Amino acid sequence: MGFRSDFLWGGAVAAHQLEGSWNEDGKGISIADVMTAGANGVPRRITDGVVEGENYPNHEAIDFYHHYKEDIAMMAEMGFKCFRTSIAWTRIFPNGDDKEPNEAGLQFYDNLFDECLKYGIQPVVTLCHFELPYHLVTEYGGFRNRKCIDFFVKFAKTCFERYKKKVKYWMTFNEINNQADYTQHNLLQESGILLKDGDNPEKLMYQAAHYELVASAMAVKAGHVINPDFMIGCMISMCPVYPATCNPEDVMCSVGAMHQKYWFADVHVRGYYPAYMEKLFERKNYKLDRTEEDMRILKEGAVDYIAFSYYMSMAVKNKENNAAFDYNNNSYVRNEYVDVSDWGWPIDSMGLRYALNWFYDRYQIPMMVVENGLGAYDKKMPDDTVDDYYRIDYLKNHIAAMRDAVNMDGVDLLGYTMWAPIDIVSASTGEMDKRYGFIYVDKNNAGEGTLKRSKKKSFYWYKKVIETNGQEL
Ligand code: BGP
Repeated sequence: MGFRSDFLWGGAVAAHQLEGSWNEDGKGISIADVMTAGANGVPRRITDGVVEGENYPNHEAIDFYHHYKEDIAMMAEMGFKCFRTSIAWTRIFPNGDDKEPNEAGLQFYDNLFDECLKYGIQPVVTLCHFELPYHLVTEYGGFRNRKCIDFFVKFAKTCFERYKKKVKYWMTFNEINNQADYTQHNLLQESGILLKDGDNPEKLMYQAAHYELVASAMAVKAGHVINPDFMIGCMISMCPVYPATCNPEDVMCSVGAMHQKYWFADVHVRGYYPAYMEKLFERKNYKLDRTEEDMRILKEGAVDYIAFSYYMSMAVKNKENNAAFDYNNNSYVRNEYVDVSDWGWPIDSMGLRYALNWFYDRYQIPMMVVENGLGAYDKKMPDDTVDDYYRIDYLKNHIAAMRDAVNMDGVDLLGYTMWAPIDIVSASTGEMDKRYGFIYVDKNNAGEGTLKRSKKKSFYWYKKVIETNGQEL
């Protein structure tokens, strides 16, 4: 009973949130480089290119680019079996449409992966984690343009070829389904789209997501030719949507909300569009550019496993006069049965077991929980430690729920990479003070600090969890 003996315990980060060195060694500007620092409840702004005098937290981040040896050594000390990070697209193809890759960028990831492998830590790699080259946004309109499929596939193949002996587990687009709400922030992060007057953001999102799904399928297929042992997955942001009550209307409404958020996974895993999406396109009269060739590619490039992030669950209520239970006509409500974090994110450990069951009932393929964690305000003590019992509590409960899903429900789980083993820049707000790490980094929201690393109480706790393969929590 328990987790498999080769269970992949580790932690997850994304290049733009920790590397810094935004313009070093030939790196180009990515979309993360034009996003300013926001704050708790204050969204980040997107600037027109890099503007002098603005505060861009990703430009330096925690300078992992120069500290990676020290940081990987600390992860090794915790006993990590794997380390999930992304390859910054703009280190490899600075503009996205370059003819040749940038050797200095490729070399950086060789060095990083070698450093991991030295300690027996497997790199687990995301190809595109909110890091599109900014040039693709300004010149091509991001994934509103079919041409981006080829740019992505070229980038993916370059990485597969270069690291085929060092990396086995890959994922294509991080949280591809975040854009289901088609807000400007998420459309830029996922698809490199800046909205213009006259755009229909919803239709645009469906078109861009289609191109990304095709690009992902092409990458999966190409990757299997390069190394048949590769495991290439999708990456889904999973926030299960519960009905707010057992009123059948709310229950049906939650089915609709789940369709809206998770059709992406249906296409990734099954290789075709679910009937409810075809009906939706029909109803809305959305004639998307989806060719027969695309449909064949989707089938041939179904993913090998499902990677997903889990932070929270949600609850939904049907709105009056929504007899058709149509999307975007429902109301998300506070679930009184669960607490929320300082950033208002519901804390629901049982929801992780629910999510694992939901995926496994639907698809029966292996899964990996590649993000899960608590963003919190930490207080450093005079002796340089942090007593982050709240983080231990959060992770303990979630790992216990995951263990139940394995032991009692029999889901096929490959690994768990909590987010994020070291404090990094928050993706949604650009803050440093929204901390997730076992390792504290001395830097604040204003960008001040020594960047010194120190161990929190949770560092020793997680070491024990890994040592006992999740038996001792
Ligand atoms: C996910 C992203 C990550 C990450 C995490 C926590 O959506 O994949 O990049 O940052 O959420 O979110 P935040 O940093 O906004 O707290």
